[in-house]
Amino acid sequence: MEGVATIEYVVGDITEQEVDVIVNAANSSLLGGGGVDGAIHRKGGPDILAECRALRAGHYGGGLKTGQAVATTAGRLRARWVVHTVGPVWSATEDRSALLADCHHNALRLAAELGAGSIAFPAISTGIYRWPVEDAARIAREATKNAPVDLVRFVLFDQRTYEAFARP
Ligand code: AR6
Repeated sequence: MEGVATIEYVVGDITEQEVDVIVNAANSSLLGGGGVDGAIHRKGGPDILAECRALRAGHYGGGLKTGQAVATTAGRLRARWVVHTVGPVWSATEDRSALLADCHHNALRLAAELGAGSIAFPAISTGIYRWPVEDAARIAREATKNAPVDLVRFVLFDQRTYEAFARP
């Protein structure tokens, strides 16, 4: 992927972002959950879940695989699309880093295909999926270099996560 994206790091709530694409740290069911996923569905309203259900009834009958990405409406959010991706659950015995990088690459590729100029990412896998924040930050930063959009904004929920991502 080639590009000269501006990369921003902010502390905040991803559901408040005014960007073309908001990335959801979803699970393979695509039918909602806690964390970012819960917040996106709560604030974005029922249209997002309706599209997710339609995806499950069609091409994604078996769910969305870890590392893959799919787009729906953003409902009532101030964005055009939500791109749902499934981060890997942290494992101390198996290196799943490539799957976490895939989440970022596939979300970016889909955003570019949609014609999006700006995209906001949460710290995928670092909550309920327990990935160590410093390591997730390193992978996410590396995977969004040369992104094919104008703006990549990492929206971090707390100061500690922000510092891990924004550290030079
Ligand atoms: N805005 C920005 N960041 C947030 C927000 C928010 N509104 N809410 C939480 N975070 P998580 P995961 C941070 O658990 O680890 C769901 O149940 C949070 O502090 O949302 O990929 C899904 O359905 C953490 O730093 O995602 C899956 O089952 C980061 O976002 C599972 O959780 C990611 O935390 C996915 O787990």
